[in-house]
Amino acid sequence: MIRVFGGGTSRSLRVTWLMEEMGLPYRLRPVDLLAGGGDAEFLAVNPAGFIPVIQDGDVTMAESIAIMEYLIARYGPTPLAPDPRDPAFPLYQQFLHLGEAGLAASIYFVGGSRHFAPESQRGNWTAGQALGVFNSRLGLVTRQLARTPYVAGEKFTAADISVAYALDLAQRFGGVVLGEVERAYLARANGRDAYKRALATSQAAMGLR
Ligand SMILES: N[C@@H](CCC(=O)N[C@@H](CS)C(=O)NCC(=O)O)C(=O)O
Repeated sequence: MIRVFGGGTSRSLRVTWLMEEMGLPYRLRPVDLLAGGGDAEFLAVNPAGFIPVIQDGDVTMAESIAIMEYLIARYGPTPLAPDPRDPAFPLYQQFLHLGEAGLAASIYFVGGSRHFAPESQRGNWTAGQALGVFNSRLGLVTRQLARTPYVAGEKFTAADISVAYALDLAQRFGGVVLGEVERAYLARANGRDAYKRALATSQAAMGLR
């Protein structure tokens, strides 16, 4: 059984959401990043101390998008990932990565400075730059959603798991007010049963439900 280190609304939700969509069994091993102190077992698996991480037999991997690509390649095919010859593939690939590299990675630090920085540092230049990067990349999402219901086209894919997670993070943590198109998209993505199951499992693992 695949073991996922994570929990709550961390990026492990991308991984478990994908696994729920694909019907892959998993066991969530909660990691509380705010608890402080040492979680020796987790740090032995990922000395860099970030989540998610999976263990699948002999395989140990970090990075949510890389893990998703691994699971799709290893346990697919799945309609969540278009074939490379499918016209939807380039947009799929672009948004799969933009969801983390352009959106979540930027807004994560905006949220960090809003919630955790000393008062005098909250509006610092770097947080402003990160918000600018997030907003410019969000423009690509908004333009695409004016054309199609999902970021790679007519069908829901793993790229939507990547992007929807980032938009949710931006609302919850980054103080971003999304437009109507993005909010409707998020409601569509987060309305899926697989997302609801993943979220319930993830919250329960942290004792949040
Ligand atoms: N690019 C990584 C980012 C992982 C990341 O920053 N995860 C957060 C929780 S959502 C974390 O573990 N933060 C604590 C840290 O970086 O030390 C991914 O997509 O997995």
